[in-house]
Amino acid sequence: MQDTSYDPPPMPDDDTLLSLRAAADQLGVHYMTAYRYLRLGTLPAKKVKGVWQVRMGDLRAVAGREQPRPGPGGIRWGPYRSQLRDRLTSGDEPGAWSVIERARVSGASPEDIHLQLIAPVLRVIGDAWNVGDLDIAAEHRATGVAQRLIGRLGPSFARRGRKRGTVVIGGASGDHHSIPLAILGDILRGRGLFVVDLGANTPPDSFLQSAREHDDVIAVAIGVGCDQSIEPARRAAGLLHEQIPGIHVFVGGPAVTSERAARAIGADEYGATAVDVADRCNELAGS
Ligand code: B12
Repeated sequence: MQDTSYDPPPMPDDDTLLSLRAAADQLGVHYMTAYRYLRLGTLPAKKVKGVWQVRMGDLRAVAGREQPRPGPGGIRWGPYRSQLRDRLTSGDEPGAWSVIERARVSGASPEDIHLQLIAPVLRVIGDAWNVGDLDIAAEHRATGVAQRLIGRLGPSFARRGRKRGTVVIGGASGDHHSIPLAILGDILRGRGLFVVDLGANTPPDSFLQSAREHDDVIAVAIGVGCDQSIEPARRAAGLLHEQIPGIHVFVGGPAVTSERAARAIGADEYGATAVDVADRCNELAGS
């Protein structure tokens, strides 16, 4: 009778050395991700004759810690947020970037970094400034660093392939809050939409001109960062509706906190979060 018993190959012991590529395969991640783990010290490795080598035991320890990418709730955001707040307010850009890299290593997507880390930290910083716990210089320093971090994350939202349609976004005339728009733009791009970001302080005419320049415009989104921008936003929404019948206008941003407020400004729809705007634009593109 044929012997069907099977001896599994011996498990490599903890001291077996693997190349970085083999370690990446074992972890189920891209080579560059494994290299990032290495640079951040998450994955111990040493160079032998110019080639990175990883001990099997160290790989097992990392694999035990690395879960499949968790949702936003799967990550303990608190420590990352407080570290980022401290680094932003002290103007420490490399330190702030390393907080982002560590969050990425623990499974956060670029979208999570925007929505679960950078945006909440900016809100906390704004509140601290508002109640006098943070001086204006620290708030501006934090803003400058945050802008550069967002810029560095931008390319990770690029998607190949045909876009579902164009969304024109911009801040109301006189409004300086470009960061919420940059975050909104990235989320929309990451979800397959083409974005024309007019940035902060956009004259009503420029919204109109941009909406006319593209024949696949799904919507125009007008950002309102502070109460002073409500009237200019109303003018922009009014002009768009008057000149382009059927145009869909979203209004949102830090100073618009309800559907009612957005509609009072002349919006067809409120964009409470960037994800809401992206989901609705994709629905509108399909309809
Ligand atoms: C950074 C910042 C600034 C920077 C802006 C730099 C820049 N390049 O963007 C500077 C220092 C210039 C600034 C200036 C001022 N600011 Co300011 N600022 C902030 C701060 C701290 C962060 C803003 C931010 O980026 N938030 C992060 C975004 C991503 O968070 P979010 O709003 O939750 O975004 C989500 C949604 O709103 C939505 N969304 C975002 N944008 C849009 C746009 C559209 C169209 C849609 C549909 C949806 C949408 O998607 C996002 C993600 O889900 C906020 C605090 C805060 N609570 O946000 C104050 C804040 C917005 N500022 C405020 C104020 C008062 C001012 C000033 C008037 C202060 C002054 N006296 O000079 C000036 C205004 C100058 C002007 N004319 O615009 C107030 C506004 C309050 C109000 N209701 O009026 C805030 C809320 C601070 C506070 N707690 O009081 N500010």
